[in-house]
Amino acid sequence: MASRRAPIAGRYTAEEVALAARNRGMPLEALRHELTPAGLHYLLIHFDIPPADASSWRLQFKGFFDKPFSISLEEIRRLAPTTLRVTMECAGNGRGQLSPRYPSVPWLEEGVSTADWTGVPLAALLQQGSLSPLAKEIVFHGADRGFDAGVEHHFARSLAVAQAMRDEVLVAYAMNGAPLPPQHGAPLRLVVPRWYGMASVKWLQAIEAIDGAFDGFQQARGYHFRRRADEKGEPCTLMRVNCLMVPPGIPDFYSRRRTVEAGKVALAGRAWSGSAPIARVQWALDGVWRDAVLAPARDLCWRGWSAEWPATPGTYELACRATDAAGNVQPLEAPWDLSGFGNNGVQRIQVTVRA
Ligand SMILES: Nc1nc2c(c(=O)[nH]1)N[C@H]1C(S)=C(S)[C@@H](COP(=O)(O)O)O[C@H]1N2
Ligand SMILES: [Mo]
Repeated sequence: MASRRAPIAGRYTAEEVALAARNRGMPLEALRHELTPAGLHYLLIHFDIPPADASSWRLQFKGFFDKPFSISLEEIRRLAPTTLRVTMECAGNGRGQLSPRYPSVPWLEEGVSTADWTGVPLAALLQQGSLSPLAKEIVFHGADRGFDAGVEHHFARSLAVAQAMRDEVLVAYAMNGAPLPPQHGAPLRLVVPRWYGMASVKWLQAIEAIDGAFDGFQQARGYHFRRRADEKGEPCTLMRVNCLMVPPGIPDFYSRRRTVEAGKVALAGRAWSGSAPIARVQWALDGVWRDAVLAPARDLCWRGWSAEWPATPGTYELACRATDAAGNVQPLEAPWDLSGFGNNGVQRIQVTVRA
């Protein structure tokens, strides 16, 4: 079995820069929108965007179904639609802040966005094929193909049947009211709310019911929390509690350091958790924490927060931290993970206040 890439400390490599340019993040100022404009939604594309002809695309249902079938995009569009506003975050978000770090997309904190996804509940399609009682997992096969760690494969992920049957899991054909753009999975993708983004398979071409555990690369090898290279680890599933702040004031082009004017500075941001609703957001000035004001609670979508900072001239560090209703709270420092998964350490922003 091909081995993992060796960890890196220090400057980013040419490969990481190339991956970062292909897989761009959401500019943090877009946190001002609850619904991320489609062109600002972050992107994670492992291989190439596959060629896809919407008029001839068929989604196959195969394996442990009593009535295997295939369905065209047009037929799916004739079924009763559902639209959900969903916050999606890459499991690797924050990886680029760790040291040493795993050679992959070096997200700092921008691998998260929110979209309105329109499609049909997966459960309705599974019922149409009469899912066999022997089925244990549902595998979602993407059309994109390539190599990782020497293993050639289509991007594919699975869910346990009970997870796949949840009402909120969609087979989506539209994003923010328009047909899916190529980079977000046109013509069809899965959307699995509350889970890290890898579960939401793009360019969805086949749905396979199996009677065991899926052993595909992205399921069995990728997307596991590991402390050591020789352990199997725990699968990445629900998004950990996290929050971000709209960077205040104006940036320096190169360093991104912020400058704000003295006086009342409005701070704002958004918080999310896959496990439970957001219960609290705090913000800190040089490590002194206080409560932020929460906007109304949301379900599958991030929750807004705001605070007012009476800023006096000087240099400061701002931070923000969320807690969910299950009692999960963001750690002050990034949690260690060999692949840089699940980094929900608090965001810190350096600010200069001028008179
Ligand atoms: N077929 C396919 N689906 C995929 C991926 C991929 O590379 N291929 N990347 C996954 C990962 S890791 C993430 S974080 C989300 C990103 O979705 P977005 O690019 O629409 O934001 O798509 C997921 N679905
Ligand atoms: Mo991801």
